[in-house]
Amino acid sequence: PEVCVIGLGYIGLPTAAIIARAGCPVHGVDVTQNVVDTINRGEIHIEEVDLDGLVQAVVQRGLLKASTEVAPADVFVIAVPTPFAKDGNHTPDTSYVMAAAKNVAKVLKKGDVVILESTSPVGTTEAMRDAMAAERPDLAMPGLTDGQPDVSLAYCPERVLPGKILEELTHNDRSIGGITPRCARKALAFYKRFVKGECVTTDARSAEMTKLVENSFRDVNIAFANELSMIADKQGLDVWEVIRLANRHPRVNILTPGPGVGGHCIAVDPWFIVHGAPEEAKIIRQARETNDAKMHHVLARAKSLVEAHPGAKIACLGLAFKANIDDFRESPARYVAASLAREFGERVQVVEPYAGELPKEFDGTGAELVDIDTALEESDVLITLVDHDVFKVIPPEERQGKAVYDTRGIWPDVA
Ligand code: SAJ
Repeated sequence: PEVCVIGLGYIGLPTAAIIARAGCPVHGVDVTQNVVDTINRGEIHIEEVDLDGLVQAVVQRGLLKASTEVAPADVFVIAVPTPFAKDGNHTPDTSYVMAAAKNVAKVLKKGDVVILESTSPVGTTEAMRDAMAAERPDLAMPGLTDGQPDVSLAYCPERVLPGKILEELTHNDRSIGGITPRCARKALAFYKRFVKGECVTTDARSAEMTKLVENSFRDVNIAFANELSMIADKQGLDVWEVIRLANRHPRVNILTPGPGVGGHCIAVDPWFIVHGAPEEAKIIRQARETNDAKMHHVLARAKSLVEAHPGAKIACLGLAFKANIDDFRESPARYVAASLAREFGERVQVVEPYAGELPKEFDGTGAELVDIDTALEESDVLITLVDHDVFKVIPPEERQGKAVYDTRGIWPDVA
């Protein structure tokens, strides 16, 4: 089939490339002209392991072309952002999904399959169907007709880990939620072309909730670890030691405390559940608040450590939102380091091997980006904010005599 992928970001572009690799001609759509031009040159605008080579190959073979306009196809895959509305209440903004659905509806023909992949509140796929029905009264939509619908519509969330996207796109199991069972089967047949993991069919609402639940599960578990770390700080305990010991229990598996939860999924998706059921989603809401509070707790502790060492140079290790990636969006490490830079200016050194320069908010603070050796030579206070492998291997003798706040527990000799 010919495939049209709408939204060429962190999910859409790798997905488009993998579908093209499976031999289907793909028309990619993005609102940003620069993104479209970059892809048409066989280049990429995001960082992801092995994606550059794959995109170059499928563009060269003529299997992937990009433009700013939705074009007719047999299968449409929508992977546009679902951010928060700007109301300050964590309300999901599905306007990009709805706009994409309307654009798809304009070119839709009998037999087409439309798939939503964007993380979305429960009910979004049905709302999309209604918007498409309004745009195209000539087509019988699934769930709105007694006879056979003219098109199929399904919700199939991605669940890939940044840094392992291509591998996980192919090998992870997928939930495929049809508006009707027939819709699910149509979408299943499509995913079978390029997914090696198991594809499990369900209804659209269950698939929507499943995606939100996966990330909320992780958020709640990280919140548990972060809460423990704050309790341990209060009681003068070594949280890493406590977790190591507790995890020897065969049915206990506590995650790792850190400076808060970053990224664009785990810190966002739980709010979609809270928004849909504010009275019931108590633990889920609390987990979000706890993980946000952890960031401020870390900043306060870091500040008092710095204040206890007047005049000393401070090295903040890491800016990324998690280990071994160059993604700095929604990163608690970046927030903590920038806050320290604003407060302590040129006393602050930042080490981030994945960054070529400091982000804008560091401008004018006097803080500088240095390599790890310079930081180890010049700084007397070390604050680890990201558990990059390059930091983990720094031996105790190179840190001797320095004050250390290890927010990620990367150095077992430091309490
Ligand atoms: N973190 C901790 N302690 C831990 C684990 C993570 O503090 O023990 C922090 C990380 O440092 C990071 C944040 O949590 O700041 C999130 O990192 P992550 O590795 O848990 O997840 P993401 O955001 O990279 O990707 C998640 C994944 N979801 C789950 O594992 C349930 C991924 O499979 C999803 O596809 C992705 O969200 C998404 O796009 O929704």
